[in-house]
Amino acid sequence: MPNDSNDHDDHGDHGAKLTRRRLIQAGLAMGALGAVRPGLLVPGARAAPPGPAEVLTGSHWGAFYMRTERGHVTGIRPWEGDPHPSPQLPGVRDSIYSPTRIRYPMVRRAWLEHGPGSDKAGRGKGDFVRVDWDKALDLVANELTRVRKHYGPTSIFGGSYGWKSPGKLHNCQTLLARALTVNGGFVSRSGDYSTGAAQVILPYVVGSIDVYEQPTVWPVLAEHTELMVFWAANPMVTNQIGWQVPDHGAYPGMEALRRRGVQVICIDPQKTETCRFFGAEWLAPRPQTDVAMMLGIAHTLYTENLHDAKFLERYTTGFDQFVPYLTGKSDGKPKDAQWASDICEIPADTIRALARRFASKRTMLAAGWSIQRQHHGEQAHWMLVTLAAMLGQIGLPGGGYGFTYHYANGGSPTATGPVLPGISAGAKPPPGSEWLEAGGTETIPVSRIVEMLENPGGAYDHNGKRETYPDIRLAYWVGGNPFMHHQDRNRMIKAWQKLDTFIVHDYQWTATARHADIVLPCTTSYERNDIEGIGDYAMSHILPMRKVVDPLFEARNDYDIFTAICERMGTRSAFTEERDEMGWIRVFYEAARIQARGKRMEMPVFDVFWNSNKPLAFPISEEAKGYIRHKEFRDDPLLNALGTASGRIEIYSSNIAHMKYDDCPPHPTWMEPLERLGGTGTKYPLHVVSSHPAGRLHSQLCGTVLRETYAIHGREPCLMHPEDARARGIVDGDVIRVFNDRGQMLVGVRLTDQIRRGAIRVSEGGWYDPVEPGKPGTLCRYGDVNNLTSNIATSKLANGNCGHTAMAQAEKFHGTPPDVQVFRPPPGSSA
Ligand code: PGD
Ligand code: PGD
Repeated sequence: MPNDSNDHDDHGDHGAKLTRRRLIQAGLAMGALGAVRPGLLVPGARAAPPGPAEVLTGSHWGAFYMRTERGHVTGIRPWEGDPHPSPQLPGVRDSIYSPTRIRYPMVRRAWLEHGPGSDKAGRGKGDFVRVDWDKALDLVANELTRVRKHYGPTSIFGGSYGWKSPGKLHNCQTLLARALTVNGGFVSRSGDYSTGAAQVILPYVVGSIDVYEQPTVWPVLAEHTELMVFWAANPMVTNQIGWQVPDHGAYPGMEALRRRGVQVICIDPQKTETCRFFGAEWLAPRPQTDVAMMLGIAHTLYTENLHDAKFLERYTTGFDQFVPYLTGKSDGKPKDAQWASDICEIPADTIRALARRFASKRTMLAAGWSIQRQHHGEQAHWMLVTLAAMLGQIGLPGGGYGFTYHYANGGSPTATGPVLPGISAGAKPPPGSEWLEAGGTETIPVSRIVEMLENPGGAYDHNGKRETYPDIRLAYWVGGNPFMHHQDRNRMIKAWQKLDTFIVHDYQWTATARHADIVLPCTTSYERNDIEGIGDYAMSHILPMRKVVDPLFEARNDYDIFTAICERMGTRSAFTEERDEMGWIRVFYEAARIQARGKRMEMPVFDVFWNSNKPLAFPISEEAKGYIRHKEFRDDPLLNALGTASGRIEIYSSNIAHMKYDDCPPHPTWMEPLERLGGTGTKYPLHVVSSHPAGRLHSQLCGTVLRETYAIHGREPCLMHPEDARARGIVDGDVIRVFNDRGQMLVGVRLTDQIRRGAIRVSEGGWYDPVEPGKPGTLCRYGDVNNLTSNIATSKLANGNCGHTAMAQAEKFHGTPPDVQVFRPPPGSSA
């Protein structure tokens, strides 16, 4: 999810991340197209008219119509232009009326009665008091003022991370940043949880973050690719979701590949939905050993002279420094197929055969991101690029590598529409905040929040710099669920006690909201007006997101909440720029309209667009349908040099060498992770795969009817191989306890041979439901997998999270398991 200029997140406007050259080319193509088809664009050319009282809107799951009767949403149906609607749509509707909705502003009793910092260990116990909005807003404004006055702007953490809802105005994280900026600054964060390691190392390797950029598009794959390798990627599941409103263009892309009978290999500890869709070969290495497996393939390529020496010579640098490591000349350990097999448990013959097959066919290496959400995760994507460089197919149609085939429908050809702007965090800071104007907001790497709370003033290394952690007193969270997304829940709960005050806006009683001191109820996307693009990469339409129903209970828009807080702090006008909701939406649309004119397209006037109840479509050029990643570089590596130090693909990085990090050497390297399946000295026997859930988006929709489709005894499901179960006396449908030294949780077990032995799968996103809230180590009743994961950073280079580094043990739970309670609102919060 790349950054769009107005989005305070690294997940953003992928299609906007066109290189300058592509923009120029796109512009030229548009000129030609515009000459043929000038004139007014017609909203929703492909859409059938909606039925009575059906309002078109959209969110992370796609564009859809919501049917209303007497002010109530009674139905949801996908927009006709969606080629593969998400099966999660019923949960989207239910999320509006879920019993987990936060109804009223609530304040933790101890905080309200005794002030900030009172009974910090009481957080999470659910002892809240309902207050009216005026009181709640006064409390927030006064507390922000107090903390800033006594401890300064670097004592306020506003780097609130998470999958807030789409919409160019109600982008709550940017709104929070904006509100904190106009009031004098705050501490923010860099990076994200999705690609924390890869997005930092890849600029050294290929000159851009790459993980959010457009790969070679699906139509080119369908025509040219002979062998498609999904390495730790499950695009059939994860493309359901977009950072903006998804176009779902990857699904027809995959269908075309299947129709053509392209060979597909899935390298994954689970036989995924993608593997089954393609009827693909399934290879299941030990988790966290992919770098060793890739090295084994590279060794075979090199020793059998199957590597493309000419490509390496012309387009890369540092292969000669990598070879002594590969052959073992530098450390006495050849990274041959047998060496790799001993680590990853894929037979050596299979590894050698893979090398030969990759080299003999037009091969696309399509990697997902779990393998970089692991200890030393930087190495995975670096080694994968190295492997692709050795194959010499980067920049050729259908070959090379791609890092977004599984994400937000990367590979959907990009339309030639405008980039829709949105609200910015950058309103001018008031006098007195010179530090902000001079240096910008202080940041920490996003997943180092617990270290930050544990070590105020402590030094840490990050990407070549020595930095210092700020001393935080107040954290403000909107649009994210850290009590789900962060690793090592128990350590985190303790660290959180550092805070005097924790403020949260959400529309549902997540574990994060339950651990707050002040909880403010916000609206869902369907209770407000907004505007958004369809297709993170496709950028195919602009979607009017019209309000479907009035806000439920006392919910308010984040925009209105921040406006009221700024009003109290004397900064209302700086925050709003004197615009209301519709005023902003018009501004964004008009800016897009001006851009479109520059491309010789005429968008309709705003009112026509807004009242049409249809998305506005943009054309896709033939050139976009033929896009090949790195083609320009291949055609002319001097004129189109990469953004690396050498302008080439760096297999050895002098910049990284200069950092002298013991956990990130200057060429791709296999390093033992903290713990792993088959690792010597690893205490627990089962690797915990915490892949992304098929039935929800992280923790979103976990509180809805969808849960009934996957929960086992009301708990998060855990996939386990029958042999692992037999060894523990576990049978299908049992409630089991999964535990390690970091934490413990109950889950319901599903036995299947679609997961390799020694690995279990519990998806991320299950709601944290502690038996004894606030007590570190307590049992989680529902199955929040981050009770088990490690808080360790990937390396000093990127400081990414390691959600996929966790070993544990499992046992049958005897007796009556405690009832799951997290889907009931805290006592007193409903009346
Ligand atoms: P979500 O459940 O999407 O999880 O972590 P993230 O925090 O993004 O939380 C979003 C929250 O925002 C929800 O509570 C939702 O209700 C709220 N929200 C939505 N819209 C609005 C709005 O308009 N206003 C306000 N105020 N709130 C809103 C996801 C993170 O988890 C990510 S991105 C990844 S990639 C990581 N993945 C893993 C993993 O693979 N394995 C493990 N073990 N852990 C992970 N954690 C990370
Ligand atoms: P994961 O599910 O974590 O997805 O994209 P990402 O690619 O990170 O992992 C993909 C596959 O890797 C899984 O099938 C898993 O079994 C496998 N895997 C895990 N560990 C290993 C390993 O060590 N080696 C190998 N070879 N394979 C491994 C996630 C992306 O999805 C992101 S970041 C976000 S924020 C979105 N989240 C969701 C979501 O929560 N729900 C849905 N339905 N869709 C999403 N799309 C996005």
